Amino acid sequence: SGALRLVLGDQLTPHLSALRGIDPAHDLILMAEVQAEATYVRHHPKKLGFFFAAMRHHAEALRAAGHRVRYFRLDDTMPCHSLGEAIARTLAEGRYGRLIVTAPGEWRLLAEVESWAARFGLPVDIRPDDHFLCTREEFAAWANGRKGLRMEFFYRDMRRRTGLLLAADGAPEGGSWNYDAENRGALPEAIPAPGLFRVPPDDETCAVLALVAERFPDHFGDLEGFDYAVTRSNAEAAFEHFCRHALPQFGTYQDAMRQAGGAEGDVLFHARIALYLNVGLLDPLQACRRAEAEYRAGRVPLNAAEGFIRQIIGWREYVRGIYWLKMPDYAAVNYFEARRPLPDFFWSGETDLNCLRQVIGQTKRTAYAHHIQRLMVTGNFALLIGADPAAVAEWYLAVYADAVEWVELPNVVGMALFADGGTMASKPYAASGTYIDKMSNYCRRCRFDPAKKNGPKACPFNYLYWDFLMRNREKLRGNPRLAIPYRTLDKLPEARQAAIAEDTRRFLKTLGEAA
Ligand code: DLZ
Ligand code: SF4
Repeated sequence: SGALRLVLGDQLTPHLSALRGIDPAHDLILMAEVQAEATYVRHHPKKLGFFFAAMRHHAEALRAAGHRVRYFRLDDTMPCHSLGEAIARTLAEGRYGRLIVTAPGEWRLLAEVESWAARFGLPVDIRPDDHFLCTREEFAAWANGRKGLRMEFFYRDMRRRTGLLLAADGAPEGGSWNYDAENRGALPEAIPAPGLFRVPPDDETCAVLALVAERFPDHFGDLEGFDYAVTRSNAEAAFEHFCRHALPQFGTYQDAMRQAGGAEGDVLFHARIALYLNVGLLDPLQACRRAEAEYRAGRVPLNAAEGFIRQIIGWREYVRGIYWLKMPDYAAVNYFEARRPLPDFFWSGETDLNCLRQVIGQTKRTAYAHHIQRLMVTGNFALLIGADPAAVAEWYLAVYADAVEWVELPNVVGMALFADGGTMASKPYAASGTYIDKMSNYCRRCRFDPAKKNGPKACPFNYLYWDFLMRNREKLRGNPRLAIPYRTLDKLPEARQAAIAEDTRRFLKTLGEAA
């Protein structure tokens, strides 16, 4: 008898390890839209639409390539509640000698897959996830015996391993490994961002969107204006558009934020391809080689190509390595013992803090925000108010179309909240309104003033920042990277410190709590 081969919603590559050696005459590929995966967090409707539409198109592509595919849809008369149920029902429909799976990207789901051999009484072959350049074992070997797990050193190894942006003598192209300092330009109003690449939904995608609207009406987020690619060729076209029109300026403006009419400010010079990479519609190494080729051809500057490549073979691989190294404990870290519930405006965008209103509003509209919006606006705010890391992580996992737990959790609890006490970051990414004012035009349209330090007109980030440092003095004072702010804090007159504490208390009282 043949093998049953499971393909999960984020495993949409033709060369998936679970499909290697497939016998199209006897093996069956199983894919399933299931209630349990659609609701373990209340995913944004655009995220659900993206996953299901991409899954359906991938199933069609597999059939067109000559494979037999059993596909459960959520709008079948008898939909499946869970992946386990989909397997049980498929096993009842035919005889299979074994089940073959590519290791899922989430700890929760891997634990479930590991229980299937006993549950179904057949051998389960769990193959390594080769969507990544660095295996779990390789990352563990890299981490072993190191005091700090800084991304920079991992990234240099990955550059050497892939050969990306190396000069002939093996030195880094241009003489430096990292041009981060050239990635922080403020974006002048006069420089327009290129138009967004939009894919109008086809009939199958429209059917999925109608299903999502009907079944998940109470999930946070808008379904209107769905424009994500759901096929490999359209994802490639979206990436091509980025390479031509945005990559040249991506390096300089990758940290900038802009409020603009319409959707112009939503993406700026970003690629918005994380969702395609994370479900397998784009290949990470190919994307990096393409960016390098643009640089070699003289069409994009080094700070752009290097910045892009660092995000993918550096950060992306690194956070995934941290996730598997630290799970399951990583889901519960809480270094500052932060317990505040998430303010309810995270689910509505209704707040007077314009930066938060813009980023949450955009997230609601598009299921996307770029890294600085996530890290320095919503993440920074959650850090400063002492929001519960688990609640913050759940929010990010739900609202972003690219959010699978392996990438979302380390970015939230490690990077944004410093809840791991410094495994990933060497200091908390805490910042006052001055940073947001420098990197965006949000403050110009805000009722608060980023230049005011205290009182009702003052930007709340300003006093929240100092209160955060005062509150967590015991845990942070010894951090050499915070020596300067603590020296400044120590010199603040007592009356000013009291005003900071008082403004913070008053502000925190105004925060409604999410249900
Ligand atoms: C995120 C997601 C969603 C919304 N729905 C499904 C689904 O119906 N079927 C499926 O196989 N996978 C889905 N996924 C992805 C998984 O929940 C999970 O995040 C990844 O497979 C982990 O690598
Ligand atoms: Fe945000 Fe403060 Fe600027 Fe308003 S003034 S947009 S609250 S940083």
